Amino acid sequence: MNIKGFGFPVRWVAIWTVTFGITLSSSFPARAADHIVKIVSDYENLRMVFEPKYLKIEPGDQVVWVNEANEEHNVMTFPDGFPEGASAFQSPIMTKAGERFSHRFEVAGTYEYHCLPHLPMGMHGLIVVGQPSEHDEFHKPTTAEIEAYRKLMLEWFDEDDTEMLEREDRAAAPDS
Ligand SMILES: [Cu+2]
Repeated sequence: MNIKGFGFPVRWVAIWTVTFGITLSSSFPARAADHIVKIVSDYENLRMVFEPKYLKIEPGDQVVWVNEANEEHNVMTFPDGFPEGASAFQSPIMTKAGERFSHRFEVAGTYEYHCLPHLPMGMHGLIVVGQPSEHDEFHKPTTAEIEAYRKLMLEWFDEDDTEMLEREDRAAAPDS
């Protein structure tokens, strides 16, 4: 019997089994799903929005944010905007259409997130993983976390002041 011909398929199945096995065990529960949130720059209506703004998912699911335009956006939690036992998350500033950021949610509860460049425009989103948090189940930020957060805000708005004011002027200017 010539088993030479089986060499490749057998090896391939072995690799497939190992890869698939790892995928299953690392994404418990096995039904874990990906959810897309579009980062929309709606210039026509002068809105910057996450779509959908509210998302209900299950523990273990992953959310992928996709920047839809060549516009500066990010995704970040405030220090007290996520459940006890979960971690804060923050994307880099995205600038190009097609850029994406993903986060897997393991801890159940309510997560509020925001776009730093568009805080003044109320660019926020909400994700509930499993059951919403009770009031006292939210993370209590440490002094260090609050300091780091303030620093981030100041850095962004200081360096971006001029550009932001110009944007507001543009937004306020009547155009027909
Ligand atoms: Cu934004």
